[in-house]
Amino acid sequence: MIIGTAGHIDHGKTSLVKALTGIDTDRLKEEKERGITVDLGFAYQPGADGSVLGFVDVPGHERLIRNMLAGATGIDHVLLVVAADDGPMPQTREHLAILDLLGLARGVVALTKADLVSGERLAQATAEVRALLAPTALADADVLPVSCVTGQGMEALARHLAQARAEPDPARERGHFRLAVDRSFSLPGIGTVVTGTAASGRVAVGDRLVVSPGGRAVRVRGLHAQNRRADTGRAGERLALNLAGVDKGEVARGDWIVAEPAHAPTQRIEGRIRVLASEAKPLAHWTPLHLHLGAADVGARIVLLEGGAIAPGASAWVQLELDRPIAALRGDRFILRDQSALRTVGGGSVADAFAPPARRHKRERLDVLAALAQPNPADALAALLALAPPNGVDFTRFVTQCNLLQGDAQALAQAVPHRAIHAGATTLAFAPRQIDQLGARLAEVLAAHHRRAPDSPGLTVEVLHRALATKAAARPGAAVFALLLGELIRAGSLRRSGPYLSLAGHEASLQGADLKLWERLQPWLAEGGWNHPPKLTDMLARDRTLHREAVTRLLNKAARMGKVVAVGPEYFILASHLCELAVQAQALAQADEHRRLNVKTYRERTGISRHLSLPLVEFFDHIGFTKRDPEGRKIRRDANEMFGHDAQG
Ligand SMILES: Nc1nc2c(ncn2[C@@H]2O[C@H](COP(=O)(O)OP(=O)(O)OP(=O)(O)O)[C@@H](O)[C@H]2O)c(=O)[nH]1
Ligand SMILES: [Mg+2]
Repeated sequence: MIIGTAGHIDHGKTSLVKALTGIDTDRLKEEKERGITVDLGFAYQPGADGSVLGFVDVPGHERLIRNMLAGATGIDHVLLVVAADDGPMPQTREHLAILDLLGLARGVVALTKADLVSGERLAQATAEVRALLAPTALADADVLPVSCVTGQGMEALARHLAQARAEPDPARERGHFRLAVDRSFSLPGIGTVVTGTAASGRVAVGDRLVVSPGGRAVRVRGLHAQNRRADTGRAGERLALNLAGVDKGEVARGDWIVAEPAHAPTQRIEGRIRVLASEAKPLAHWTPLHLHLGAADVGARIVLLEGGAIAPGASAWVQLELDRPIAALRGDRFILRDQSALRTVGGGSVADAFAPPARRHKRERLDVLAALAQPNPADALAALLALAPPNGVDFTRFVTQCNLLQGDAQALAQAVPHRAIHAGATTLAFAPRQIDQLGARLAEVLAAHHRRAPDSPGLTVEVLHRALATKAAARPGAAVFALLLGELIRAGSLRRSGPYLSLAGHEASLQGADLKLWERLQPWLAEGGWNHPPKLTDMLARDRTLHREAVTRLLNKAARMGKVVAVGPEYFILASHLCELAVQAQALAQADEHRRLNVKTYRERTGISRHLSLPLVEFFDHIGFTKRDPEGRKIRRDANEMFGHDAQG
């Protein structure tokens, strides 16, 4: 367990840690000279039961809050130090506000320098402290008078801390390993060492980890847990990791050392923040701030997602646009300070670590954040799915930001009903009802179309996509729509032929006069075989009663149904014949020493006419079957794959 001090400058934090542990954590020359703490100090106290209590001592100086914050994020138990003579002072309030924003609810107040004051003053100071704690999560904390000079109260304080140590928090050990680095140095003969408190998971000697957000791969050569050599470390412990693969200059306070799956840098986070009641003015949109998360500190702009400026004491959903990427996951607490780093403005916790570019005042976004803010991942996922976002829920991202181990992610997928659609390395999750509704809606659109135009082969993806909704926001994006169509096709409710989608039962059929004309033309199209398709002009010459316009219109309709393919203005080639022409072209190219299709060879070997060969190869180029280059034509896609599906007379 890690105990962290807090409190105003000179109130006796370092003295108290020394009295408790025997260790003077002020080791820097500057600290000795000035008599103040400048940077974080660390001390360890072995207990009777073999466990080790860790102490993080922070500076109280108002200009050193940045260092205090780097230490405060990893602690479990607060040791708030208030000098009995002074009572609460500005950094007593600021530190307390920070601890409260970080969600720390366990702690004790040491009323130091009790030897300097009367009993009356002691009672008064106790009352002042009680009043200060009342509105915070530490409202019920014990207030114990102590003195480092006389030893008064020290035993009671030590007892309190010993009891606190008996309350471990196993929940944090779940999840991938994450450690917020607060120091990085190099030891002769050992190499780079980083220290910090493990926020989640476990680590063992030999583990391969990542420095986040930078992304460098490292290996754990050795480790200390709570100041003792160990083979493993776990959440809640202060660890020193000896890392191979990185120089001390390449990893610094603010970095995280994480297991690979938890490495997901982000530059845009969303969450609910509370503005401190002590602020003089409401917090306005686009205010520049400093964000402190883990041991990191980064410039940020605030984007208000609801309402106007946030009044002192009030809470609201916001997006934070960061100056550079950081490592942050859902549930991480953060503190916001003003641009010149003089005041703590507020803070909150991350609801979405991977927020989309902000659009202000979007009701949908607030619903998503409210869902994500549910602490239990299963509840959060179910709530997200219930919102039926048109593009689904990015399950992969969700698992990352909830920091779920693979087994836990699988259990989650089992526990929450959804349909998974795979898009490359990403899995999108949809509520089953949502996909059913989409399928029903598309079936409706197609059924209406088939009724209206029984000779049409169906609707193209684009037309179908457009038909879905009048509001673009209410329908999936083009890429996701294509995946959803694939799902519906696999499920058998829709069918694809060429570029057209139709209802599974639908057969496009020509009607009336169209059918008559087709029955006249079809034998002519077929009679010469695949290598002798007739020219339009030749067909018209065979029957002077045929009108060029009517025949062209019918053949174009047949082309839309996939029966023929228009190749230049003079040729309508049966789909099966075209497939054979393409197969022959591919075979010739494969046999060619340059692997190219040569038009002259193509003509000679297949017997097709000069008149056909040119528009045909141009058609092949146009649709991307071939590509022309100085050596001839290269085959870019498989002939059967490209033309085979449409093979129907
Ligand atoms: N009389 C008396 N003096 C104390 C007591 N505790 C600390 N002091 C004195 O108060 C001064 C400040 O003590 P520190 O422990 O350095 O205070 P701090 O809170 O660590 O100060 P910063 O780290 O700079 O914020 C020192 O001169 C201590 O000797 C106490 O219980 N009684
Ligand atoms: Mg100190």
